[in-house]
Amino acid sequence: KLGVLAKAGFFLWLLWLGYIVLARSTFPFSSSTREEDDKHNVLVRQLPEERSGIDGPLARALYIKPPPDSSAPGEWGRATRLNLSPEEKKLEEESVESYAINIFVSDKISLHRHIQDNRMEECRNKKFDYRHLPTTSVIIAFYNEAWSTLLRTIHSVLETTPAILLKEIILIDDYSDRAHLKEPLEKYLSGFRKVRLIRATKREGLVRARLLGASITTGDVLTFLDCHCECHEGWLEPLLHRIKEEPTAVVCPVIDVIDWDTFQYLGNPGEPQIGGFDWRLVFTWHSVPDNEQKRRHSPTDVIRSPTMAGGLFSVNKNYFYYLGSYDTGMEVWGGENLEFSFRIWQCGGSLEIHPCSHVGHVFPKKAPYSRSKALANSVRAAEVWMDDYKEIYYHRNPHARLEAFGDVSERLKLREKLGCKNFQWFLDNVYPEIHVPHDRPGMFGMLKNRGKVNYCFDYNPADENTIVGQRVILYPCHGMGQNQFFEYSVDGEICYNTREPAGCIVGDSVNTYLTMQLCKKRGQPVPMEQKFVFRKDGSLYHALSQKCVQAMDRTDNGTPAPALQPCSDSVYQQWFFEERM
Ligand code: LR7
Ligand code: MN
Repeated sequence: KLGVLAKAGFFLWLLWLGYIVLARSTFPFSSSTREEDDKHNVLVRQLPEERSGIDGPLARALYIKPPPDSSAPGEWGRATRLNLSPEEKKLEEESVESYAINIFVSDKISLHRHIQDNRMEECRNKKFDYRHLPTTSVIIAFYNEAWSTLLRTIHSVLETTPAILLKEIILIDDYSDRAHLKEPLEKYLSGFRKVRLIRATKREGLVRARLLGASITTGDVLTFLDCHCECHEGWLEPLLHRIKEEPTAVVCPVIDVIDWDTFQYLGNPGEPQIGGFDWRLVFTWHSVPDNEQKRRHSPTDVIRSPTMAGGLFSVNKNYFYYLGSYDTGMEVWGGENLEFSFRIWQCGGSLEIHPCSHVGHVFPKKAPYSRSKALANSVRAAEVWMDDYKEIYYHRNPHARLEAFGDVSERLKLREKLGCKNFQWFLDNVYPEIHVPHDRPGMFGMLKNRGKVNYCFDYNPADENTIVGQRVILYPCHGMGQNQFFEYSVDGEICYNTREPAGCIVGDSVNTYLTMQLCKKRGQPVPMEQKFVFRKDGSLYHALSQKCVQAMDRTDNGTPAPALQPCSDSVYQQWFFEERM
């Protein structure tokens, strides 16, 4: 009898325990205040060591996700493909039209969906001492974001971040004009702990909007996110751990792709990519170079990155302000990520990607709002940080020289005050893989023909990520640099080095037309098929085929193109570079 009683008692006790655990974790509108949270955190920080660790109570988030529903759309990060009626199809298209993201699909997916754990095993097994990690404030600026992508971001932060580490989420509305972001958003958020919403009183752009948010934070570390992210389990701890270890490190998570159409979460436990840039000052992705691989001791070590994408990173708050936060002369979108990257490195910090921290980001179908300010922002970055190397940028973007970029004297003073290193140092030590053009006078710009006047060498890569394989053509000269910019290198290559990695024109002895390959690496010899002699008479002699480049109107596909032909004194074989716009 006693046994039965004991069993019943135990059962009741279990029920009660279950209730407590659930009640404390799943009800969002729990009544504890900010002060209580802080008190709790102070107490918890004094717990003995054995109670810390990833599975311990200290890892618990403020809000717990509802249990997974494997039949729900998008659960576990799956792609959602809906069978739509013509009317629904129309709504879907309209959502893509206004957001450049398939919000019709996003709206069907739970704001609390789970995503598959796609971290390396070594990362999953890592334990953290929660008592000694710094706290963070998460800063999310948004402009006209859709309801479900914004709210999914907020919920995912609340549900994946250990409460003890999260001081607050600061949302900054950058003067949006969509109705759902007014009262409905305020009402929805009012029930949540640790979420604050502030509003800009004019369109500030992401730089000043983020700074507005940062100005009211209380955490040790600032963590910036875009407003259409999903945080992966365990995303924050590695970032904070690294910053605690090295306060001058600015640390980015691995950015996983969330498909704008299906909302599939494309995670990849493999080696992440690092950030670079090309000479248009466009951000690029690269695989981790050998030197960096050698420097690292373990797959969970941080990876140094020359630049960051811009949206997702953690930084020690004091260090952020010491470094000059952001350039407040930058408007709307663009440029701030390279400016900050150059500044971090040149002024003594380091920029790193933590392979154990993963955050998903929705890459939209196209830019959802005008990004025309990006040019002036890039010019500001170039003027302040690139010294004479800014000429390499201007040569490839002649119109950038005419852009009104405002006053950068305060930023130059900052550079002086912090005693920052020059751009040459940055290229040599942080980004030695980048192709650095020489741009000798008369040897770069538009490559023009004397016979077929006002036609220029032109190369339009099929896809932004790879430049190889297409044919070089002749196209009416536009004077905008970019796809019509070529450089004749000291090694005898015709370089397409506006992009990174740089391209070099190739000819062979079989095909008449010219195509593109990657250039040789630094210090290696030029492959024969990439070698051209730019002779005094203006001819471009290709040594491998022993032919000359000729402007051809009648080609196999009807598009004028340069082609390898037996050398002659035809004006169609005479070429010259022209720099001016
Ligand atoms: O005027 C604006 N005001 C804003 O508050 C314009 C934008 N924003 C907000 C916006 O709502 C979003 O939350 O700022 C954030 C970034 O804008 P996005 O999402 O339109 O930019 P993006 O994801 O296309 O661009 C990347 O490059 C930008 C350059 O200025 C910023 O650095 C973004 O933060 C950055 N995003 C990422 O790094 C995520 C990964 C993308 C990549 C590569
Ligand atoms: Mn974004």
